[in-house]
Amino acid sequence: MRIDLVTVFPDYFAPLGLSLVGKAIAAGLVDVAVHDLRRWTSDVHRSVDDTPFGGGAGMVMKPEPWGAALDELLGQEAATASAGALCPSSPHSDPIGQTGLDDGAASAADVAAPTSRRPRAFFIIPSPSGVPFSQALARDWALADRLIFACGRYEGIDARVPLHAAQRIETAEVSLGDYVLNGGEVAALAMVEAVVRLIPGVLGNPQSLVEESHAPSWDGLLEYPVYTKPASWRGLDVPTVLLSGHHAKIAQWRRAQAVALTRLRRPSA
Ligand code: 6GU
Repeated sequence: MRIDLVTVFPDYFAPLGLSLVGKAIAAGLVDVAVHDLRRWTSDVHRSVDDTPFGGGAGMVMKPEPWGAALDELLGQEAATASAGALCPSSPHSDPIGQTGLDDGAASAADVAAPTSRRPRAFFIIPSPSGVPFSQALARDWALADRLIFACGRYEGIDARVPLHAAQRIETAEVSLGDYVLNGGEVAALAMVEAVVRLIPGVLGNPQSLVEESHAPSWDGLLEYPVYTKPASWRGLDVPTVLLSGHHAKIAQWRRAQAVALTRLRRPSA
């Protein structure tokens, strides 16, 4: 999978070089490139925002740099063409990972994409007024060949950007939850992590995905509480059933805990 992140704060994405996502990049399971939106400005001030039509507080991100960014990232061909086919990264792109500068060389995504099906690509705009992000969306995106995140700042991106993008690529405005962040970067980081861990080969033990919260096979239940050694710690004991070695009873206890926890923390679910 190829992931492009367009932002005015490329440094926000340095953590993608760490941990599981960093390892997935190093292993060639995912190819991540971070791009500074200002590359696609043409004025001397490299401005990306302007005052809102209709008045009001704050600034709005201008459409032109986003349009130019998408043009370049998708290549010049439009809608039906190979949105998932990769154009070489620009020399200014700032890839994440242990591989150093992105020289535009063939990536794992180039060779991994089967030619028998149409590549799937998504243009994702993190926004507090987007549709709620969910494990179901993460699972869908994990099957894609390409994700392009447009991280806005200020009061948001000119509304014509998603309209125009939608003519060329599946486009979604997606929210992390009902609270406001200063920009889309932190939300994009969260979404990338949620997606990348679902790519086959990324998790050491794929069984980890089966009984976790929001797993499809777990009936929408939150995950049961987990414990490790020592069996007694600061006066708190691990539930004895977990020490019993009785697998059926343990499974039954865990299920009951998951149900109780879900009822407590998600009363409306
Ligand atoms: Cl996706 N973006 C911003 N700017 N704020 C948010 C959000 C996204 N999700 C919740 N708050």
